Amino acid sequence: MTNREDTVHYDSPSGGWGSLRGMTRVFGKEWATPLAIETLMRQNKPGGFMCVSCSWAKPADHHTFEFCENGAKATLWDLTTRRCTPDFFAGHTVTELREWKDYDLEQQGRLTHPLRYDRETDRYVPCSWDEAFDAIGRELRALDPKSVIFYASGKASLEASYLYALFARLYGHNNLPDSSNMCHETTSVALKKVIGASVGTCVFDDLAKCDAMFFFGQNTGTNSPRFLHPLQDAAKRGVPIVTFNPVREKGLESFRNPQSPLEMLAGKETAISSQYHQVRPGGDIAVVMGMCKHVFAADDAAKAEGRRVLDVDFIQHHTTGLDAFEAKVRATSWDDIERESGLTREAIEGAAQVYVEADRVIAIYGMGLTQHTHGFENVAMLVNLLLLKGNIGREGTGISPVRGHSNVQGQRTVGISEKPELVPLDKIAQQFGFEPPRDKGMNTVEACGGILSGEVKGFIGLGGNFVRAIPERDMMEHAWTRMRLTVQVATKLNRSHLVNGEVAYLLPCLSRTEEDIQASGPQAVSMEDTFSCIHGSIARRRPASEQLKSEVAIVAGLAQATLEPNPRVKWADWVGNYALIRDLIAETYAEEFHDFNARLFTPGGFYRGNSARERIWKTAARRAVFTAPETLTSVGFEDAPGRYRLITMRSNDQFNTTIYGYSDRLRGIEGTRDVLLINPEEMRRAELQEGQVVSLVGDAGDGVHREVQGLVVTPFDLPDGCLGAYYPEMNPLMPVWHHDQMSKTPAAKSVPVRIKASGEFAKREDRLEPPGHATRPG
Ligand SMILES: Nc1nc2c(c(=O)[nH]1)N[C@H]1C(S)=C(S)[C@@H](COP(=O)(O)OP(=O)(O)OC[C@H]3O[C@@H](n4cnc5c(=O)[nH]c(N)nc54)[C@H](O)[C@@H]3O)O[C@H]1N2
Ligand SMILES: Nc1nc2c(c(=O)[nH]1)N[C@H]1C(S)=C(S)[C@@H](COP(=O)(O)OP(=O)(O)OC[C@H]3O[C@@H](n4cnc5c(=O)[nH]c(N)nc54)[C@H](O)[C@@H]3O)O[C@H]1N2
Ligand SMILES: [Mo]
Repeated sequence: MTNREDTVHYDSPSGGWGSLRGMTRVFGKEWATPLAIETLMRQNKPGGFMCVSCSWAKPADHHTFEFCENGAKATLWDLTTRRCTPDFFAGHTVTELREWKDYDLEQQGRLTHPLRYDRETDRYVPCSWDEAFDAIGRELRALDPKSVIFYASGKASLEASYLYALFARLYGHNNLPDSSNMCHETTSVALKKVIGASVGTCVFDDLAKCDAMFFFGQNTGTNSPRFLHPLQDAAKRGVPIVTFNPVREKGLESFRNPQSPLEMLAGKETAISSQYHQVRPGGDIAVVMGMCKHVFAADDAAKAEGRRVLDVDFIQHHTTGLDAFEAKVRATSWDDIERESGLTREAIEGAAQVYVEADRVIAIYGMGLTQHTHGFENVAMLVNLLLLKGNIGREGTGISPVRGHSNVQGQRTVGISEKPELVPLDKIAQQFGFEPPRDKGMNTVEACGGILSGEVKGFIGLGGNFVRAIPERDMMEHAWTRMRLTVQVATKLNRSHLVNGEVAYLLPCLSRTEEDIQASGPQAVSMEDTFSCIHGSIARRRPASEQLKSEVAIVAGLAQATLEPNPRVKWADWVGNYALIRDLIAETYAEEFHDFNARLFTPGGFYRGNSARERIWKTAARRAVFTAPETLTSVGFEDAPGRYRLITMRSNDQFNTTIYGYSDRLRGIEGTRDVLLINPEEMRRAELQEGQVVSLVGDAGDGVHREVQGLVVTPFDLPDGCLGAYYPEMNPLMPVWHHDQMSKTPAAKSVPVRIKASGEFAKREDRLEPPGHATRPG
């Protein structure tokens, strides 16, 4: 085991003064302007706007400041006074900008004008909205709809998303991949199959009613910091929180509430996890297998005393497949479990005993389970564990994936899906009087395949940074420029805008923090949080530029310029009044969205319901399904000498491909992202020294050379045989075919790599100074 003193780490709790310093570091001392504070005060509250960062719950009884360090960073990032104007583009060719870092691109501030790529000068030049819509419409009409992709990053509102999906189907395809395809698609596919509902079964209040929590591969302190409050409450109630994660993430160890003056001044902090197990990446199937083994053993012992540990009644009436699963568990040896999990039998039994003793259990997970080649089995195993004691469909229990983007779950709910069977196409056909395409569309990985093969000729991105987020970046960037048409709707400049097709447009949009005025007045939009609650969002800030359009208006503008008129499809009316779009949503999805406009501002959101929570199982067997896994490891490749499992990680100073700065405070990594994290024992074995500069080389065995250079060896507390480095910088190392077998979610948490050492050492001066006042909010 690693001795912590030999590694880079952070000694203080998460939250605390550090989180306030984190803000000052990114935005300068002046970040707390009255306007910025006024905006932040309205964040995540009824009548205010919903955070543009993650999809954590917006509870009805909110705090004074219902935002966290990272939610505030995301908001202030949008409120920057910097502008990326046509002058900027006049001064830089696209080829030149391709050499810039992601951080420097977004630092140019908000995009202000619609832009057209001009091939002659290799520059973006301003154009009018009409000109852009007309040209794009003309191009789309000339292309085969099946050769065009409509991508969505999970931010756009329910209103914009519904129209976007409708546009795709009227145009003639289901090619609607979204960021969820790289994220919780594993969840959507696995939960649908085993419990018949594609999203988590918990609601916010369950957190206060459970008596044990199990955490797998989700980094709360960085990615959903407001979750730390209910976690802190649970820990204070004495609820055991058992965590499995290869990395000792600060937020899951301890927390000091930055909103509590007492805790801040007294330096008090709460320990979060009662047990912390540093599982090997990919070792979770084995962990849960071991836990289930212990549960069966405890049940055997209880039987002898005339009791049961299993919820026999629940299993009998609500599940199928127990026998095969139990046989598999009993036949699996502890030796195999210990080897694959990297944990001792004693440790796993200790965790399982908490499960045995608890009446109400919630299992929480994130990318640590979903981004593996056998991610499906990871999720199915966790469900198996819960089913053994009836921990789904009772208060204070459930399976709880923590979703990413602020409306990623909602986009799926209102029709952004490449899977036609998940969308009420008959209803849509009847509502709008057309025959929607019924064939399966392309998801993210398939879209990448289509771009590589040349089959895909057009790409529209409703937000996001596709080229940066996907696997196989080097090959993809090359193939990208062969497309005929690329259109990006965005708030800030990013890499995806700089690898453009033959005809390319960059369309700037409002952020959700900005006022959206249309014909009928100021408009609200809505989104769905991780607990399936729908919230209205209304913003008051003046837009960054008068030229900006809302995403709703841009989608409608593109659709109008592309499609034949249809008397039932009233783009202009809908843009004039978003309440009309909500009426359409309520008509298509009556069960979930009835009285949508009336319920829009329900405090805490309105719950759209979940069948599995009611113990109604919409699976093929009409029961919840126990799954006997075929494998004990989720990585999908063999161990070999010199081959490592690379975890691609998010820092505390980024939101996906948006890099706020170079301080991963909660892990003690400052001033650079070009690091290779490795434990001291592995360093010794590989004859590496701290500060040495190395490359990572792909080791996927498919003959393709993949390499990322210039990483500085940094000792870090990790299990043996694995490495850590940052996403998105590491994406060139990920083969496009390295994904979850069932859902095709790229397997970003175990990428097979080797280390190529150089004789060079990094100099301290190479570290970047904290950017400080770079992007002061106005
Ligand atoms: N500030 C901020 N907030 C965000 C984001 C952001 O980038 N920045 N991104 C948003 C988005 S889109 C998403 S999807 C979520 C992502 O939020 P998370 O689901 O937390 O995703 P990651 O940070 O990628 O990884 C989660 C954890 O998995 C652990 N892990 C890696 N491999 C394994 C494994 O094999 N087993 C186990 N048990 N654990 C493992 C890692 O150490 C890490 O702590 O956050 C959202 N919120
Ligand atoms: N190796 C590796 N790869 C990964 C992951 C990983 O853990 N490891 N995680 C995956 C996950 S979970 C996800 S979700 C994807 C993320 O993939 P994406 O969602 O495609 O990427 P983002 O970085 O969130 O997109 C950022 C850009 O969105 C634009 N933007 C911001 N706000 C708005 C807005 O309100 N409207 C519009 N139209 N545009 C806006 C800005 O221009 C900004 O540059 O990456 C995936 N890729
Ligand atoms: Mo995500």
